[in-house]
Amino acid sequence: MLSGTLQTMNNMSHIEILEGKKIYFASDNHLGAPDAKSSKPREKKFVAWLDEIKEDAAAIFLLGDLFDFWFEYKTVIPKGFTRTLGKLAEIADSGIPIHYFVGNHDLWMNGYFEEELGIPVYHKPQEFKLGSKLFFIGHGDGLGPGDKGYKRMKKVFISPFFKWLFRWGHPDIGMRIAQYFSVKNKMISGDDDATFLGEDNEWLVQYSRKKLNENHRDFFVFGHRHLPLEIQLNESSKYINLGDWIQYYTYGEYDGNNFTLKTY
Ligand SMILES: [Mn+2]
Repeated sequence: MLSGTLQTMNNMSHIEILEGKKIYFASDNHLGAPDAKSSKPREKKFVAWLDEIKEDAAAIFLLGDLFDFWFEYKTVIPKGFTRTLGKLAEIADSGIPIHYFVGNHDLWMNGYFEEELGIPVYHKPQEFKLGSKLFFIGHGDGLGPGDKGYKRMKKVFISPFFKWLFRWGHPDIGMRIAQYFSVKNKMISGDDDATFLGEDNEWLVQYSRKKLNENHRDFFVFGHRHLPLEIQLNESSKYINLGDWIQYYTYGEYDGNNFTLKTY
């Protein structure tokens, strides 16, 4: 039976939360980093978490950088991540909606999650009505002021020419280049320093405040910072950063009224 119903009203998706059900959020697993072997225990922990939350999940939101690098060729996807993909397939098949937002490390998704797993993939932030509250949800890269170098790189990364060029290279070479730029060079990450800059200097806080001037939202939920953060923007709005599954193993739990950051 469907535990959460999804309907679209005024272009905004609405998920109902039945009594006792919850909506879960996680981001920034960076599976595959720094190498396949050392990321395996983190992957197992994540899969164990998915296994637990599926019992009362009305929906699951994954906010990006699940993979440290992901590139879909026309007929080929990267090796590995079998346990994660299998668990996501099982949960989605059971009728629990999963929503995926690409991060800056896995923005080259191209239909595999939709077709193989039945999971919608978003390349930009989206608004949802979850229960009775308004959510603004995204990975969080390239939003707000600053991060100019990354914003320039992102334009290149998402350009059809770059993707065409990459697709025509041998995947073994492509993956090796990607590994270099992701783990060693940090070019894909942009500014990824996980130190709190202070409320007024956090780009996503500034971005959320600006968005609040246009419209009310109850919660702004992002990943990308690799820092669990919960910041009150005004009397009725909160900015939440989900942290990561490298250092913090944090996730968001929303019961229809309260949003709580928890550690697994
Ligand atoms: Mn990340």
